Amino acid sequence: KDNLLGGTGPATRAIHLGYDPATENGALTPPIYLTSTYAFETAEDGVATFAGERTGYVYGRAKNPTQALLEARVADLESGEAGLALASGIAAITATVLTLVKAGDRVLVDQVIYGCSYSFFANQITRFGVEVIFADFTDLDSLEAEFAKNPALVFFETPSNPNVRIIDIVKVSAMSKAAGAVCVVDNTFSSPIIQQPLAFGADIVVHSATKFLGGHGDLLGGIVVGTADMIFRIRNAGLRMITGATLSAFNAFLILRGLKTLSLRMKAHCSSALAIAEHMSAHPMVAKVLYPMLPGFEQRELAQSQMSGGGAIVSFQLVGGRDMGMRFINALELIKCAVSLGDAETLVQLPAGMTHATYTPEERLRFGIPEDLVRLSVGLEDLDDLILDINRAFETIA
Ligand code: HCS
Repeated sequence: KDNLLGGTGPATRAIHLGYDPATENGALTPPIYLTSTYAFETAEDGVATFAGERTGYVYGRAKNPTQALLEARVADLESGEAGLALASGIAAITATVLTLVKAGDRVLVDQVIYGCSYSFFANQITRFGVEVIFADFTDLDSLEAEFAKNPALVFFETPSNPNVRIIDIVKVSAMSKAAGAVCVVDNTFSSPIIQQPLAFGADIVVHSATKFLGGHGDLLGGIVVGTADMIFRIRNAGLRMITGATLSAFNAFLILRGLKTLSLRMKAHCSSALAIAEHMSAHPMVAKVLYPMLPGFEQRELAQSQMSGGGAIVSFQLVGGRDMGMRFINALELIKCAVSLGDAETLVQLPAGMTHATYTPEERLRFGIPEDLVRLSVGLEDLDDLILDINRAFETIA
């Protein structure tokens, strides 16, 4: 029981759903269950629980009440039936894929994804007899031919890391369904406040909760959302038997705290990021700016059809290329050079040398990840201060 009265919005649900203080001695904030195991009342109860004849908590690798509340809240925000919390975004992806594919299967993956996700598909899962096909998911005509090869699973991010390409979730989900493939979407860049892939037909959503869901750069976590049946399978195989990559109860608590301000934070991220994208576009030292809601962005219409905001990521190339990009990063003072995104702090990095260094230079060239692209994750500082830092950096390197 919780105190939701029905008809409530996402900000309210992220704060109240699934929790009644009366069940926890009136504690307004849900407690952290720091326990590795759970006592059965009787030996018979223990045996029945292990046999699946009785539900209940057994052992902390697979389930914990603090995680369970987080799972319920993120599943609800994503309009999914059930959720599963894991130790990182990569844990969420690997547990999902390793549960759903087997040797001999094909997996169809968009060619531009986060570097370690790419490396998992390109270099790791291929060692176990799974064939991985990388394709340009923005080119739906050529994608048809790849779907004809009967993939068991389809994976993409939208917007894609680092160059915010937009993938048509409705169309790719429909193509996956027609091919009998499970469609998995990494929704990390948008969060469920901006985009809900399940509502557009995807089967599973994965998140790095390290980013916007946690929101404060102080934890690592991952979440998977899908049908109750899928999540049951991923919990029991991918989490419990294969990866063991459990989210700590403390990190579940921190992500629950982050969720309380997710809606507010996303609005601020989107509004500052759009302003910075517009500011950068008008600067003579900038060659190209990529931001989904920027007037002139090639896929803006598609972005508007599935996202309610552009997110926090602004990627750009400077006149003068990679050298100028590196000098610009070094000239920033308030904005810190770090990978990760979705934090309160604005972060900047060079994907070709950092988050996407797992791609070879040839792969980056073939897949359209420019060597001189700079990726900015716009944080929650005052916009004027960010613009000042950016302008100061341009003056320094001019
Ligand atoms: N997925 C994060 C971690 C980088 S190593 C990012 O910044 O894209």
